Amino acid sequence: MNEQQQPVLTDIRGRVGVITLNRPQQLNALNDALMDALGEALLRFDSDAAIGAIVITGSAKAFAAGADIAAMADWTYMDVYQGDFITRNWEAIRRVRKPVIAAVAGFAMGGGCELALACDRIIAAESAKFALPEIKLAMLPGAGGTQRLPRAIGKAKAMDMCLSARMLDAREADRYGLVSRVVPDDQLLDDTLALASRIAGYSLPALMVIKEAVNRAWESSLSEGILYERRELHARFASEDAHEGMHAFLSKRQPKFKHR
Ligand code: CO8
Repeated sequence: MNEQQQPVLTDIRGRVGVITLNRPQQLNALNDALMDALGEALLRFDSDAAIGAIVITGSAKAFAAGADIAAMADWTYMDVYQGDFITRNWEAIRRVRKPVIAAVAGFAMGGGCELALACDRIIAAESAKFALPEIKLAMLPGAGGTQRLPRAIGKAKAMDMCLSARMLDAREADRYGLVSRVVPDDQLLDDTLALASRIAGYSLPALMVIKEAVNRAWESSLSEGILYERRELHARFASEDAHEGMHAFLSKRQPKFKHR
């Protein structure tokens, strides 16, 4: 398969694994081949000890314009139930333990917006546009959108987006807390890579524990979450890197993490 036919492209920059969605003619509409390849690339980078953080990006026009409507149009209930649509391959990203950053330019719609929401952080270019327009198809945001969006931006704004298909521009998305930073389009990849490289330079097990603990805040009561956090804090004292980090601070030198 030549590069043009590969649904995702991968590249390694230092300790950062970069995955580029690559169906530009279809605005990166997400079909089975693409989601299989994305899941495979994510899990490969996740198991590579030389990688500390992962970036997912698209093209200048679209991060991804949603699930591939042409592929889905004639599916039946049995097709999607027996094929375990979404759960089977879209959710590989939930198994990734390293930080995943979405670098979004242009359209992030439907499943594309949901994919960005499943990442740990979203960096948006000025051109980024976010929408869950499934209602226009008499569908619903079924790749986590109805669950992750209200947790990310609250019920009022989530209902607005899900019920009316309203599109947010990058500035609105920033104001609502959907994205963590807005940057000029021509700096999107460089700025995201700089951020990902900085993150990837920290102690990998500490990053993984923090990601797990923050995600737990979404899925447990406060007291359960605090208990989990406290146990993880105690466990940090078993980490070589934590001792190195604290001693390096006291010696006024840069830490040398072994990712242990
Ligand atoms: N699926 C398939 N093809 C697509 C998709 C898509 N989601 N989006 C764009 N394309 C294709 C177009 O058909 C077009 O192909 P062609 O050149 O062969 O005609 C090409 O990409 C370029 O698109 P446009 O000409 O439409 O480009 P515009 O700049 O005029 O418009 C838009 C860009 C606004 C993004 C427009 O393409 C659009 O509205 N796309 C559909 C967006 C959408 O509805 N997304 C949600 C899909 S449903 C979904 O994601 C649910 C996911 C999880 C749950 C599953 C249950 C449904």
